[in-house]
Amino acid sequence: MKNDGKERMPYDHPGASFCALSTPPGESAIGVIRANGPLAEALAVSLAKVPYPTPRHAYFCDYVAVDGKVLDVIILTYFEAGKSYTGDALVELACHGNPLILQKVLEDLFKRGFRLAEPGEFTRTAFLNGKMDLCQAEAVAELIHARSEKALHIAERQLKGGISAHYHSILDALMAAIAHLEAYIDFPEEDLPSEDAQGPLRDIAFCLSKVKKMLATRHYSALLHEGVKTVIFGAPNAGKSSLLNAFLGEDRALVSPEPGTTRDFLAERILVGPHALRIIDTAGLHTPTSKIERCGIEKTFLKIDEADLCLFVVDATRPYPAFDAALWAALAHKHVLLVLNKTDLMPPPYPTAAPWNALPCLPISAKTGDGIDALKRAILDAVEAEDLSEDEDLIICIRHARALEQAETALADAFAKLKDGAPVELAVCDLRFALDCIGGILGKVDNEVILGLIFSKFCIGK
Ligand SMILES: Nc1nc2c(ncn2[C@@H]2O[C@H](COP(=O)(O)OP(=O)(O)OP(=O)(O)O)[C@@H](O)[C@H]2O)c(=O)[nH]1
Ligand SMILES: [Mg+2]
Repeated sequence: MKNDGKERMPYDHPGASFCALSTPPGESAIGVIRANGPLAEALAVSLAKVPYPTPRHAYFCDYVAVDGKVLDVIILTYFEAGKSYTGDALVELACHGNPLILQKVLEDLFKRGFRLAEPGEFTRTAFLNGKMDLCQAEAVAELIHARSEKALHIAERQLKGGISAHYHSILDALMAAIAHLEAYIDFPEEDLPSEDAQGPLRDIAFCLSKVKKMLATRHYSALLHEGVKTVIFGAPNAGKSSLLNAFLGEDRALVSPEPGTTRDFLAERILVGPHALRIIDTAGLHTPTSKIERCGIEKTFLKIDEADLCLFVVDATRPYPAFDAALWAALAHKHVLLVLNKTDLMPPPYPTAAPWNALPCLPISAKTGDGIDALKRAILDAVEAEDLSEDEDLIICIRHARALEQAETALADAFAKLKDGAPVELAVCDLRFALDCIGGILGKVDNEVILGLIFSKFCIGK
């Protein structure tokens, strides 16, 4: 599935007329069916009863099926080829949101020659028609599945071409470097303009630094998509499960005065400001007396190891628990907030920092809810401190990361070869590989542009 970079004529894939319900199944006020492809215009003509449907005009009309039956009263909007979401001619039918009506309309569309769209086919068609690059197509899916304001915001920026612009700037610099070097390979005797011999090295260094910056956001992308992994841990009975329940505003986890209530971890999603958090309640840490307790505690350590943020819950009415070295080792490189719970049972003042290593200390009562908002603000600060990206458009997903890693190696190799005076052809080979990697992210590599650069920039056509 590669965009060749050229605008396709919308009708050069006859027969590809497809339709689908674009709103969720089930009863609703309105159900929108989209019908795309060569048959779309004839559909609009037949339903709107006009010889030439006006694009982007709302037609209030009956949906008259091919057998003459009126299936619904609808609003029809026609988008001409080239100016629709997909780039093909497209009709949007806003029907009444009754699943029966929608099913009948779809069946009628099948009789008219449309087939059911495959998953993602509207967006895939938009990509193939050059309406968007692969990054933007991915952003459409991100936008639909985003589970936090932050993820939504970043998907919107990606859809508007934010990240694509960064990739294009890398591609431009890479193509300039290749063009420069290939000109010397192909025309060694030519009297080339006095180009800066350091130019390709500078271009490659620019690409390398940008690729490194983008790769550094890998972790942040996982936070966005899976939620910030936030582990609640502490001694038995400290109120860890009560804290999870306080975050959720419901009695999700079992709470009891008996220590050792939670044996296995429990994970739930919450939103804190614009961020999604995956909150994990764990079994209390203590010296295990049974095999099952040992398993629970081992899982707690595993969760701490995977955590982006740790909430260390301490019972304010009891002496600070003494944990062994293994716990402190596990926490060494973790972002930890100390949560002093059950403050409803003791009067202020409360300590502001933990006695061991000045961890910020947040007094709360999971029972009354006091301090939970301040704790959420502290979590928000901690999450924002994790924000590695100076530019939100630099945030990449796993697919991009894989391609960028390969590009990074190839760029570094090319840089080293040029510096060491190795044959220029070898460096160009690496750069072309990097170009393919980055071009693959966008879904296109345009060799014409490189040729164009060689012959225009260096005026070699004489
Ligand atoms: N007064 C008061 N009691 C609390 C508070 N938080 C929890 N408790 C009580 O403390 C006891 C233990 O609470 P849990 O939430 O089950 O504690 P836990 O840390 O999950 O315990 P384990 O799962 O056994 O490790 C229960 O009786 C709770 O009602 C609080 O803020 N104030
Ligand atoms: Mg518990």
